[in-house]
Amino acid sequence: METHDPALILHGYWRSGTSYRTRIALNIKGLRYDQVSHDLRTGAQRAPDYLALNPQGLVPALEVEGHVLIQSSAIMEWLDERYPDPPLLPRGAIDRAVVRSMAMLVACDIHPLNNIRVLNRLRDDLGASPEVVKGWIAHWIAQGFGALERLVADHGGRFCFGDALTLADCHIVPQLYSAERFGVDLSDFPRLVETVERLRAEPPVAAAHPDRQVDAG
Ligand SMILES: N[C@@H](CCC(=O)N[C@@H](CS)C(=O)NCC(=O)O)C(=O)O
Repeated sequence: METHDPALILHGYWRSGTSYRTRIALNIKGLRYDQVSHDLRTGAQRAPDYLALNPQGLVPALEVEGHVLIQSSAIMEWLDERYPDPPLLPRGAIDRAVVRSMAMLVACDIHPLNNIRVLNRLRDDLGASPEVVKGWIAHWIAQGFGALERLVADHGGRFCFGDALTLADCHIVPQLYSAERFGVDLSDFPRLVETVERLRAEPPVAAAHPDRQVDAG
């Protein structure tokens, strides 16, 4: 694997799905990076120092070349433009759109509905019980995974799209990890589960696993 040595600092958190996505992409590119952990359990993402970097108060953020990039999908697109080899997107325009649609299905239509701030609002401001919150999480994951199951069946090979690692894999692996953490029933999504199992054995994906990060615990 090719290695570069730019000064990259990833602000994230071991169990954050969006940080996990970004770590997978950085690892696929063979990039070395430093990590700064912001403990989401204590609200460290809203500390003034971090808000100065990312006004959204969310992880990840990537410091690079005197800039701060936010939004994991934008960070990964930047990585792909700046370090094109190996690519995170296939060559053809239609194929690229398919991969992006799989990634966006996770990034836009599953993950945001189950983010900590959304779940806290349901619990704390709207009085939802733990069971209702659990059902909410499972609902949005199952709805998105139902569509992904078909997309992966139609377009997948060894991985979610064909036989090379793509932006779709970067998004889907962490979302499945999160589904497992929340105890979501995955029996309706065998192709997705099997594909993620295969992906987990790939070194760049394996090295990005939350349990393998220094701040895990
Ligand atoms: N769309 C953003 C979402 C970032 C995001 O929601 N990050 C979560 C962790 S996975 C977070 O910082 N949550 C803290 C909170 O909700 O307060 C991205 O992809 O970067």
